[in-house]
Amino acid sequence: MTENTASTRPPLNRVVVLIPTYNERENLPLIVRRVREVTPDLDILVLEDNSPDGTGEVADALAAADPKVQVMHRPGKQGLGAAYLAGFAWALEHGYDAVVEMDADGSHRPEHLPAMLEAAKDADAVIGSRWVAGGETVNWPPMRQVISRGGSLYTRLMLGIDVQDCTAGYRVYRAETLRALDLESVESAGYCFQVDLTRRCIERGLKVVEVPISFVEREIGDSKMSGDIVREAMIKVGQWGVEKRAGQVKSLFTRERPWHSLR
Ligand SMILES: Nc1nc2c(ncn2[C@@H]2O[C@H](COP(=O)(O)OP(=O)(O)OP(=O)(O)O)[C@@H](O)[C@H]2O)c(=O)[nH]1
Ligand SMILES: [Mg+2]
Repeated sequence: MTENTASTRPPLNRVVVLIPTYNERENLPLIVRRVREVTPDLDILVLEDNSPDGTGEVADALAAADPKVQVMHRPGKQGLGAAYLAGFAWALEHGYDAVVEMDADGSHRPEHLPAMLEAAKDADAVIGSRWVAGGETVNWPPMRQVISRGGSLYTRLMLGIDVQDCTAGYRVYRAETLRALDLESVESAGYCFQVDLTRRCIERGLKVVEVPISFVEREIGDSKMSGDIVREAMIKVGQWGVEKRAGQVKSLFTRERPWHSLR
């Protein structure tokens, strides 16, 4: 019997790559050029948080030279999550079929975009994953690997979700996925923004597909990773885990679910 595997999801005709920036003056032109080369049909929106190093002016110059590049200037550093939420709202208002989340520092190689967009034809969300077969990190210090792998394991155990790279920031979301995620209630700022959206997808029964990527350590500029970001993620994921387990236990006693459904 031949299974009908044709996707029922709408085609991805209009896609915008969202690139958040804070002090990425040197990196931004490099990443914009690579995205334009690899995927000339995609638009780019730079989410710029008034970087003191002048990234805003660099972004304006790129936008002036290329109609497919635009810039959203925001008043100051409000975290990656807030920047992406503003970008999602903009993309939905402007009728895009999907958004791509991509760091400006070169860690998310544009060369993986075609495979991720291909996977998105039959998925609600796609994660560029370091921790599935074929995925890897290049030049990443052992400590970052420990934090990332440990964070993903902690998240999988706490939330019971079957995604290997929950904190990954290289993603594709369909517009209808964003609309389904109740984004008004997202408060997370740092890594846990990515975890939060992952768990929201899974809770809603959406199809999340991981595509292996080669994640390259930034060569230029400074990391914005901080102890606060890691702490925020650990505390929030812990809270979500406790809430989820409490809800599961409650549903057992109210006979909403059978015992064997616990995961
Ligand atoms: N708009 C905006 N962008 C941010 C903010 N914080 C970080 N970014 C951008 O988000 C992306 C990811 O930040 P990174 O500093 O690379 O974080 P990371 O990838 O965890 O850390 P490293 O790669 O080790 O430096 C980069 O493009 C940053 O410029 C912010 O508050 N606002
Ligand atoms: Mg980075």
